Amino acid sequence: MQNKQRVFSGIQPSGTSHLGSYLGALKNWVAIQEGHENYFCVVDLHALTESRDPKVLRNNIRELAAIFLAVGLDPEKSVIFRQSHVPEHTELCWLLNCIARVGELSRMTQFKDKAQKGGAEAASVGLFDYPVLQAADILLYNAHLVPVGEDQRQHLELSRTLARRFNHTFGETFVVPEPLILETGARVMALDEPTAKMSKSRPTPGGYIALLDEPDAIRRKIRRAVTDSGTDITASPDKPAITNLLGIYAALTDRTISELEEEYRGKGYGEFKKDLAEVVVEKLSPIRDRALELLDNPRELDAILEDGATRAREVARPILQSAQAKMGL
Ligand code: ATP
Ligand code: LTN
Repeated sequence: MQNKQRVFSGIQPSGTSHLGSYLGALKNWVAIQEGHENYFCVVDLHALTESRDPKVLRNNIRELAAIFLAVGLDPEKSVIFRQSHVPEHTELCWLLNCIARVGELSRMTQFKDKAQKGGAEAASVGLFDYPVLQAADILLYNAHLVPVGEDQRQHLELSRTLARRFNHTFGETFVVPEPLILETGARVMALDEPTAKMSKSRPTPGGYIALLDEPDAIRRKIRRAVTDSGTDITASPDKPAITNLLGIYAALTDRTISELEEEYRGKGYGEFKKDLAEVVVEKLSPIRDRALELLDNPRELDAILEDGATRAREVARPILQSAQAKMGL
C-alpha cells in the first residue's frame, strides 16, 4: 500500500442512505479504491449532532457499514471503520479547535441552515464544531483526496484552510487535501422538489430513493417524480426536474446526458421514466440484497469494523503525535 495517494471520506449514520449519497459519494469511492490507499469511515460522532435515540443510532451504524460493503467497498483494498473506534479523531479535533475561528465556523452554510431550524441560540456546540471534526478526520490520515458530493465543498475548503494554518503556525505537518467532486451525480435533487437536494433529512420519503428501498417503491417514486412543463427530454436550467432525472440516469449508466437526450428524442416522459426506474432497480437491487444478507450476520460486520479501526489507528496515531509535539505537548 506504500506510495499510493491516500483517500479519506465518510458518511454519517444519521438515517437511510439514498441515491444522492450513492452517486455523489459511494459510487466514486468504489471506483477509486483500486490504486489508492483508502480510508472509508462511518462518522458516528458526527451523527450525534442530530441523533437522540441510541437504539436508532446503533442500527443506523450497522446499516451504513453493511451498505459500504454491499456497494463494493472491499476490506482488502480499503480500511473500513467507525470514527468513534479511533479516539485520535476527537483528540486532533481539539487541537484544530484551538486554531479554528468562530467567524469562519459561523459562515458555514450547513451550520446556518441546520441551526436556523431549531433557533440559533439552541443549536448545539457539536453542530457548530462539526466541520472541525471533519477536518480532523481528513488531516489525521494525511489524505490527499476526499471524494464527496457538491454540498461538501465549503467544508473541504475549511479543512484546507486549517491544514495550511497549522503548517504555517507550527511547521509543515499536514497534507492539504483536495476535494474530488465529479460532474455527474455530485448534486442529486429531490424527486418531489427538484430545486432542493435529495436528502435523508427531508420529511417526504417520496423525495428520495433509499438504497434499501424495495423495487416497487423505487418504481412508484420515479413514476410520481415531478416533471417540468413541456414534453422534451432535454436538460436545461429552466427544466430542473428532467435535468435531475437525466443526471441520475447518466450517472448510473456511465453515459452522457447528450447521449440520453439523443436516445429519447421524440419519446415521452412516461417511457423515459419507466426505463429510468428499471435502471435504478437493476443497480440497487443487488446492493439491497447484499446489505440485508450482511445485516443478518452482524458478527462478520463487527469484525470487519474492528479490524478497520486497528489498521486506521496505526496510521492515525503517529500523525496525531507529530501534531501534538509541534504544538508543544
Ligand atoms: P442529508 O441527506 O440529510 O442532507 P448529508 O448531506 O449529511 O445528509 P451524508 O449521507 O452524510 O448526507 O452524505 C454523504 C455523502 O453523500 C457526502 O459526500 C455528500 O456530499 C453526498 N451527498 C449527500 N446528498 C447528496 C446528493 N443529493 N447529491 C449528491 N451527493 C450527495
Ligand atoms: N460532512 C460529511 C460527512 C463527513 C466527511 C468527513 C466527508 C464527515 N467527515 C470527512 C468527507 C471527509 C457529509 O457528507 N455530511
